[in-house]
Amino acid sequence: MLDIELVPCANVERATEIFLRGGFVAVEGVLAPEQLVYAQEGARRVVEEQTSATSFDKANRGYARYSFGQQVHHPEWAMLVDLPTILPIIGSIWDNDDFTATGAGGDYSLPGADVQHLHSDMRDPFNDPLQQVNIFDMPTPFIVVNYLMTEFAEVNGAIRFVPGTQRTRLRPPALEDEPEHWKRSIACAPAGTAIVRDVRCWHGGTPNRSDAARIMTSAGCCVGGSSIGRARSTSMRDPVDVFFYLRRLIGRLREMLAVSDSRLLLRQLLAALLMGNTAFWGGTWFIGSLMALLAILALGLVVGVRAVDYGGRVAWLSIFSILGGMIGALLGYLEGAFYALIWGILGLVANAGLGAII
Ligand SMILES: O=C(O)CCC(=O)C(=O)O
Ligand SMILES: [Fe+2]
Repeated sequence: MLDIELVPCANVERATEIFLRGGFVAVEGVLAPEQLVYAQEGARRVVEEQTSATSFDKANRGYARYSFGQQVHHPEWAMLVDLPTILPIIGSIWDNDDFTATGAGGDYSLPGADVQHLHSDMRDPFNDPLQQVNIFDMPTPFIVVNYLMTEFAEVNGAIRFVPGTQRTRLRPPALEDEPEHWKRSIACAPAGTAIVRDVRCWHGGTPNRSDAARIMTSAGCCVGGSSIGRARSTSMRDPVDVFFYLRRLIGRLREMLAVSDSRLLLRQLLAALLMGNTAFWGGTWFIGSLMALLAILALGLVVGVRAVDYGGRVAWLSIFSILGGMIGALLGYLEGAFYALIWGILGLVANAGLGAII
């Protein structure tokens, strides 16, 4: 079994380092629990559909081993294309935010699937006429993030990897020539783990000796091309599926509020309080003067946004500023002054807290 380090998704630097060295990295905390359940339900539904249509012996990756094919039209896969918990890691690996989603799919094996030969998921596409370089000479052009929908264990055919093989021109050996320890170089990890991998890194399935399906979905992207906006629009394929848009909207709101690290949550809360405070004072004291209200709101926004550079800032800041502004405006001058005092004290604490942290 491989000694896998599960890197928290907020630790972008560590994830990048492990990826660049080994060709893949296992990341935890990428999907919120509800997102995992949602993705699992979608994956099981499609596995059910595909396996009823195609028997084990006709499976497209060998006996009882299937590749999902393109599934980005399902919201459970579309959700994986632009996760704010994973994009910073991909951006950091390439040291570049210009990359393009290529779609979403994945692989699964069912009980009875045998070991799969080692392979890269990419061949050299260049055929260099000067025969000087090939795809393995350069940094990865293509990254796939696999999302484990079930726990990956030795018994259910977790994938094996040969770390560090992503940049070799050598091609992997046939199964019978493979050293025995490579067959046991298995990546075991809990459901919900995201495995970010350079698709050139040698890997292969192992036998599924359990009595259940072993499923992973995926989202891929290649370097350059355009912004991720294009991938987002392809993921919204069906314009009449209102529930699709509704689910996506709710998903986006949840992502905006999601924070994976308590220090960042504190920073966001403090910045949000600061912003709410300025909005409240604006609402209370300057309700007669729209310009002053806008100015004080802008000040809160600038200070607040400077204080937070991560995740759910827009949602937190908006919620607190709207609340602060509304309470201030509703209560008016005299009563408002009392509440403004309390809000102001909170704001002072927030300011002090921000000063200490940032
Ligand atoms: O799902 C697996 O076990 C690995 C499948 C795989 O890497 C492939 O078919 O390309
Ligand atoms: Fe593969």
